[in-house]
Amino acid sequence: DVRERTLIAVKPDGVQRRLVGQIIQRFEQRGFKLVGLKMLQVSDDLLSQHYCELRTKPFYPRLLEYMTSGPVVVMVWEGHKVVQASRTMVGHTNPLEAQAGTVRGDFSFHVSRNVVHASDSLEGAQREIQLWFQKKELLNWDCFDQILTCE
Ligand code: DAT
Ligand code: MG
Repeated sequence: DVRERTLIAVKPDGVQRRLVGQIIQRFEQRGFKLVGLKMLQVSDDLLSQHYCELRTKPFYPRLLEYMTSGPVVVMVWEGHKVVQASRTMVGHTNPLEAQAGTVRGDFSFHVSRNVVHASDSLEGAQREIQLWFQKKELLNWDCFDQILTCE
């Protein structure tokens, strides 16, 4: 499905460290299509919905504190198998286990400062995109690059 979409967010540490451009570059370079992008200061309410599955975890309060400590840049990327591909590009949740060449493997060393978020499944991506973006904020634009239109 070339219309598959996923949600990628540069977390506050990534914004602070000026990594936004390099992260966007990796997705563009791979051939995925950017269909939504914005910067925002996240509310506790949005985050508690985003991370609802983690609310019983001991690290959850610190996770909320970190994620609201500054602006995030959130994006929707589109393309064939983009959910799976972007998880691979982002790397293991714990940067110490993330391969070199992944965003986390190249730019971070601690699980509580792992630079970027990527949806972990098709269903998760759909849920998160709806949570973070209004329909009108996502653009369907024509792409004339062949690699993006092959199944
Ligand atoms: P991912 O972000 O790879 O999808 P996740 O959904 O399991 O990982 O967790 C969401 C975020 O919560 C993760 O990016 C960083 C934080 N986190 C996860 N496990 C943690 C831990 N053991 N200690 C501190 N923070 C953790
Ligand atoms: Mg996750």
